[in-house]
Amino acid sequence: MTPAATAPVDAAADLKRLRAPADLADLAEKVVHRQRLSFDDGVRLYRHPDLLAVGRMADLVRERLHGDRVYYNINRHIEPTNVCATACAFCAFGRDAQDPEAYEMSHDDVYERAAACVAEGATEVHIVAGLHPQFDLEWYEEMLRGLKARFPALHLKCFTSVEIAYFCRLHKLSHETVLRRLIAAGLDSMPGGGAEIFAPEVRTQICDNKCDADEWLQVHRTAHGLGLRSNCTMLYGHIEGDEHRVDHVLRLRALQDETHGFQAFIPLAFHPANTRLSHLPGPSGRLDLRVIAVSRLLLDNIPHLKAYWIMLGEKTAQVGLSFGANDLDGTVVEEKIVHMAGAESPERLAVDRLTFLIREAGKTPVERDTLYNVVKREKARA
Ligand code: V47
Repeated sequence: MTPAATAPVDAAADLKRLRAPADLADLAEKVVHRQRLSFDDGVRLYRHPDLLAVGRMADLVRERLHGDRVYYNINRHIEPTNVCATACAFCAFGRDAQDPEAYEMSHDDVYERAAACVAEGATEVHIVAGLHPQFDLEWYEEMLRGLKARFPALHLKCFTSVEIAYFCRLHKLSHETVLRRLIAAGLDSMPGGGAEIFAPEVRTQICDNKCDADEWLQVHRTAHGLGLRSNCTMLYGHIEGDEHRVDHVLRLRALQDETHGFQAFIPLAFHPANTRLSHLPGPSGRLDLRVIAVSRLLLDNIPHLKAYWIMLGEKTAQVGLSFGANDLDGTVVEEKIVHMAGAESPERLAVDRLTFLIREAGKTPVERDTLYNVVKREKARA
């Protein structure tokens, strides 16, 4: 947490600013006095009709932590294959190996994309993929070594917990062995995907074939123990309810109390098109903002919260900066996972556009690297 998190409390001024309705007064007191919110508090915040009052509380917490700074980075996503064994109900990206739309990149394809993003000033590549038996631990070790040899300064943020758990099963190795090998090959940190919703009654319906909540969390626990930083996510707006979302973030909070290894939480807005859940409407704008705000309030120990414009769209992501979010993620460049599921956002945003959205929201844009160090450049590049 930043020093702002421990700044003296001016409770009277903060309470005045929150203008909480009478039936949220007890929660406003807790927020102002930095007391931890409970499961029941979280459910109440989801159900309270005054979304703006909930948003004001989250915005106070955001401001305490980050002032008017909003982070972004110059990054690129690379998804080496869409062949995937899991067939999750919410996913439009994964394909059977025989599917005409299945694709497999070579190491050179990955290097070519990485070279293009380095030329554009990227500090990070974010690499995740389907679970493909030929894209095994050795394939990825070679990919990481090849990337590090060519682009030593590029941060390699790769593999969800689900992929790590898959390599473990494929090779009959422990989480620790797989992670140590990947770190030795060049892995710098892990993204937060694959968390979906932890509660088994939801998880078994939307992604029965992938690792369960305990294993997802255990992989991050092990990674943090080995010195890796990681992110965490939650996929919302499908069949889950308020209690499932609260339970999910409280499990993340409990792990963070132990390890302090999570840097950012990213709520992922479900896109239903071309999935087995295409009959669902997907989240509303109000739910998008509510999830950002309630997550900010409950996750008192995870410093950053991303409004991921790829899934929210530019406009909701920008408004999210007044509901508790302090990071817009990055330029991204090529995104297949939600664009296959009907996302209408562009696949890339230029730095100028990201900084415009942040400034126009009344905040100061700050370019960061993956570990939230400030990046200083002569002149920002698009
Ligand atoms: O793991 C899949 C989700 C995730 C859909 O760590 C879907 O910095 C919505 O994890 N609708 C990948 N979501 C994205 C991700 C991520 C993105 C940006 C930053 C970081 C980070 C992580 O997207 C998947 C899954 O949870 N997803 N299908 C869909 N139809």
